[in-house]
Amino acid sequence: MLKATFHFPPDFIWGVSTSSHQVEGGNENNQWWDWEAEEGHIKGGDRSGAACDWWHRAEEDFDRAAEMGLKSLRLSIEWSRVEPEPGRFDDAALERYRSMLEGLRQRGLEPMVTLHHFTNPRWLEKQGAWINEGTIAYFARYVERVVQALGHEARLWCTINEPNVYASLGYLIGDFPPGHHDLKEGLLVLRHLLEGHAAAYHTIHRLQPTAQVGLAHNFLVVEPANPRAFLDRTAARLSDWAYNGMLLTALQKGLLLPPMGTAYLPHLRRTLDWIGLNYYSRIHLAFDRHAPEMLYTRIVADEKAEMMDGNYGELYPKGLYRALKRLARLNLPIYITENGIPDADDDRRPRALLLHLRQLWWALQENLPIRAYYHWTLVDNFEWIDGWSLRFGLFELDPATQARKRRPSADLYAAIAQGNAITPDLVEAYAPEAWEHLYPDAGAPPAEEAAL
Ligand code: IFM
Repeated sequence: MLKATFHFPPDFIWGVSTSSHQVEGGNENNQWWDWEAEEGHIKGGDRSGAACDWWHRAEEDFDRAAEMGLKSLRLSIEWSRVEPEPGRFDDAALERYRSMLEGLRQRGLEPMVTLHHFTNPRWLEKQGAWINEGTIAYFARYVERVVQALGHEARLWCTINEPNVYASLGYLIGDFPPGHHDLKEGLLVLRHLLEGHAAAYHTIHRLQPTAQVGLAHNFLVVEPANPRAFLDRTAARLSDWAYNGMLLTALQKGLLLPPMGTAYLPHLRRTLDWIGLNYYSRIHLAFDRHAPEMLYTRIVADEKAEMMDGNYGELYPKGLYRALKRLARLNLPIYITENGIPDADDDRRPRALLLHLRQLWWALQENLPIRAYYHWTLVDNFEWIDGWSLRFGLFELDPATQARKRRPSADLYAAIAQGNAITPDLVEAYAPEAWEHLYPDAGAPPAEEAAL
């Protein structure tokens, strides 16, 4: 069997990704802090607490990323720190972010700055946050202030992280704050987030014409539980549209289509310099006439699927290739802004990393315009409703002592980034069990499923 080396393009960017509330610690002034304090919301009653203490020691982890040979780090700005009260901006908080970004650049790490990653200032949440149209203007005002303060340290901006996750978990499923179960609300929130993105895009470009602005889309591969059943197929298609297609169409064409609405919003068009892909998993859906609030679907477990820790979902590397093919239809540079796996003992991450990167490599062979891959994440961090129970880090964290321990997959990722390639030696050393999946079909790209 030919055991080839898989090379990546010379200017390919290897990075890691994270978000403010998950790493900074002490973010007492946002809605998640309150949500965590209420019983029953977070697994094991966990709290973000001091998180990874980035507010005081982010630079120590920047050293780790730089030492691995990475070229970029994605982090987010915490709105509740920058604007703790409506219209009052905190210069000291902005200065801390400025020094973080400077610290990244000094270490050869280009910052990618996310402006909204799930958290809202408490004052905004109290008045309904993204359910209100007025939040779009508040967001643009905050973005303006951030870009004025930090624009000379960053040019790569991600306006909003995973609008579909924020809207569906907060307003449909109810796991995220404010814990509602209302499809109509969810769709309205989604629309406002998209408009917030557009407002941010125009604001950033007004202040910084050379900026590169995008949005991170969480792409879920959605398939029918029974591909032969018409109703399952239809239900899966509809959910795929509502979760993936509808949002991407709105951003590409400025068209709001049902169920989000019916409108042409020209200011939404051409508001992406790149599109971000957060990819983790796939689901299988069956038609369920008793679940109108879930677009008449229910999730059906696939017996054959390999599940990730804590029932996080199916480990499905090929979905990365499929997601990339889908996003390539937008004709924009693609940044893989997140991809990773919860795996506390690191016994699956090396294989998962290799298999996902192999799919990415296939996509690159087809000349898909993929510029970067950001692994989620550098150091174990606060995983929202799963608290500290899910560990996504290349480094293990003990939140009580703040001690970090390098996992083998950090070495593997560093070697790939430094060599800009996956070599047979690396496969042999870190995940020999991945051989058969990495090399079985060296001549043919993975078939693209008809459903997509
Ligand atoms: O931790 C999250 C992140 O905040 C958003 N995307 C998915 C990650 C893993 O669940």
